[in-house]
Amino acid sequence: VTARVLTIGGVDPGGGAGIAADLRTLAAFGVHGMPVVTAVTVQDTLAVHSTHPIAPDIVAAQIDVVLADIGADAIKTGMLGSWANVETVADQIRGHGLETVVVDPVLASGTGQRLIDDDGLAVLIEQLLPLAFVATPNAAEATALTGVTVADENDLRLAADAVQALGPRWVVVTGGDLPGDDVVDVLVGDGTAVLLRSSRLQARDTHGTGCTFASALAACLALGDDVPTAVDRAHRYVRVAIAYGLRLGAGAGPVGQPRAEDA
Ligand code: PXL
Repeated sequence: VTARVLTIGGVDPGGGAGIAADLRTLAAFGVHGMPVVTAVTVQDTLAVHSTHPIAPDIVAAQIDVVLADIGADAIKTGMLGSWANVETVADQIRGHGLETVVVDPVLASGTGQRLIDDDGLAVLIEQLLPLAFVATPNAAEATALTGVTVADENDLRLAADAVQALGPRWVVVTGGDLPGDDVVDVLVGDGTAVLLRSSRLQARDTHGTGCTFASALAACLALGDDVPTAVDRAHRYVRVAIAYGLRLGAGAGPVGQPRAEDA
């Protein structure tokens, strides 16, 4: 049987981030991706020019019909576009009793534009994070969620613990945006903390790294991996995707998703 992942997020018409990156990543793992669209962005490799949320009832209806007909082995959430969509997605997760839920708490684009407002951030914290099986904030997102500032590896651990206190079963804080010769991610959950470390690649074309990481993780969970195994595979997968970055556009081009067996 084919593993299935429902990915709930926004569209980047340049194909770098959001649902396009998710679908390429899921396909690379041999997983069937099902895109539920929450927002359309007007975006190129340089900037997000505007964002346009889809109405909450249409988001809910997409989830309802696909789950009723096809079902899903895992769910991933990314950019949700409005506080009402965050609330709708939380309601849907609860209503359908979904458990293998990867929440990527997308707050801003790599180019710095905010992708959710303060009301959306509040609903994300109050309603969506407590439903997460795994949450995947980067360092800046972990800081926005918890107030814990992150400058080094030790802070990554503190921030991960603080996010976990908001309700997710597992939290991985990705440290790719921190300075240093190594990239370090920290996974906490199950009473343990694991550091994932790899040498930093110097790269320009890194658009979609966060979406690719969370999607690779969701794919591995849908395929039956436990969380530490899935996070380790996702960490290594993103590194190869960065190495395969596509030199496109005047800004940061998309990462290139390799076949999972080549990563
Ligand atoms: O990188 C987070 C992200 C998620 N989803 C969409 C995006 C971005 C960043 O640009 O455009 C649709």
